[in-house]
Amino acid sequence: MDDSEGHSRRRFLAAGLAAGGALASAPLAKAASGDPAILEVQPWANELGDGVDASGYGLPSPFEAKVQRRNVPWLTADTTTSINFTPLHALDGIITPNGVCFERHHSGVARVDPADYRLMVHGLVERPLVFTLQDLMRFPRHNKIYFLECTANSGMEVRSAQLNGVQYTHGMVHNVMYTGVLLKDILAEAGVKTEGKWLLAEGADAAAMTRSIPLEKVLDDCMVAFKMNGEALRAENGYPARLVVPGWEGNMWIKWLRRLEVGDKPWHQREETSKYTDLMPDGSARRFTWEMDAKSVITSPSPQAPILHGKGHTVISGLAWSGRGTIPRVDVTLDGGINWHKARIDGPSLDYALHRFYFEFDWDGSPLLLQSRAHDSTGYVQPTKDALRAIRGTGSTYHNNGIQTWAVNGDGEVLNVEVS
Ligand SMILES: Nc1nc2c(c(=O)[nH]1)N[C@H]1C(S)=C(S)[C@@H](COP(=O)(O)O)O[C@H]1N2
Ligand SMILES: [Mo]
Repeated sequence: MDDSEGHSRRRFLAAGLAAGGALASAPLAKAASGDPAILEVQPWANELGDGVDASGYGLPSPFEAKVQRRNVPWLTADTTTSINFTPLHALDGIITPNGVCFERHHSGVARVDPADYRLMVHGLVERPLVFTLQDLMRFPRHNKIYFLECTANSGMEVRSAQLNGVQYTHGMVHNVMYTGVLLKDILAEAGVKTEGKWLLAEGADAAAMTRSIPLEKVLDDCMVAFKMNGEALRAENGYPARLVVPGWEGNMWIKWLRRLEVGDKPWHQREETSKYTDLMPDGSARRFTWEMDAKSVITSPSPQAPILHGKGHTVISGLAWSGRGTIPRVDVTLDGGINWHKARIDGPSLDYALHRFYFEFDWDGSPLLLQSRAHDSTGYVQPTKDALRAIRGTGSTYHNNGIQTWAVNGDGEVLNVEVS
């Protein structure tokens, strides 16, 4: 149901909540009386402030020190081959700051000296070539904002609601502006032979992360990136150069990229056979499930970001994305999917990038079941977790893009739950 339909709108209002874009009639702030925080001179106004940043590289305000990448101890026993998650509950807009982009490493962070960095291009090419970083930077540069989502994002939630925080349920995604060069231009330099149909990309880390990518995608929009959000890639994100495979599984975005081989068929490496294939209920496995399906989640309120202001005007904020294009529409429900309302998308709407949505409403303090549902530019609509399970079972934890539910109680506390 949609709130453009009078019927569901009436039912919704009958439940005692006024939804929609208009501001609530109650004022958003207190009258200015008796509050020492405004009436008295505060310490920071009484003395000279700190000098300029002595470290030479700035950090967030100390009051934001809790906004950190965090891991799930029972998921990753050691921190070397670990995952740590983006604190989505504390962020807004669409860009993920470099210092809190989630990390996923199969053999830890490789420390590659840019002076010794090399990228080899070989296989079915006219001229096998080796590029230094300086060589790569002489190709025309492009700036593109893309999300990167790990295929296993929300994987722990496939069987049931598990983790109390959007950071842990959905934090294997980040969205940055990459500066880099097109693989199309690099391969043109080497000259792809007509039999060339696939590209193998390999990392320089001890895992030598390796994936086969169809040449059609490679020549369409894949990049070798050396900057994220304007500065050099962080070591943990593939410094000095990584592959960018817009909209496709995070594991294909090879970090510390060292080798590109052109071939006429896929290589069937470990990371595309025993890993990153999707086990179906009949025992068969889907492979090459490259595109990330449309997905959305409410980032605030969420278990780590409860409603602190009590009832009245309340802002819901969330993210939506699709590996097949843009997100023209997001719906939000406050009652577990009985009534749906159109959210407001704010900020850029770019292919294969995070979109930010908001829904403002007047909360009467009664319990809520919050969900969001993304529609992508192909017309695909984000499914429920039950709908996914009906088709896929629970044997595979990859590609869980099911609708997330947050239960808000009368105190504004939020829990990860499921409704069926
Ligand atoms: N060389 C190399 N590339 C890699 C990996 C790796 O372990 N080694 N992990 C992959 C996986 S599974 C994901 S989800 C992304 C994570 O990228 P990030 O650490 O920049 O978030 O990198 C991919 N590229
Ligand atoms: Mo991943």
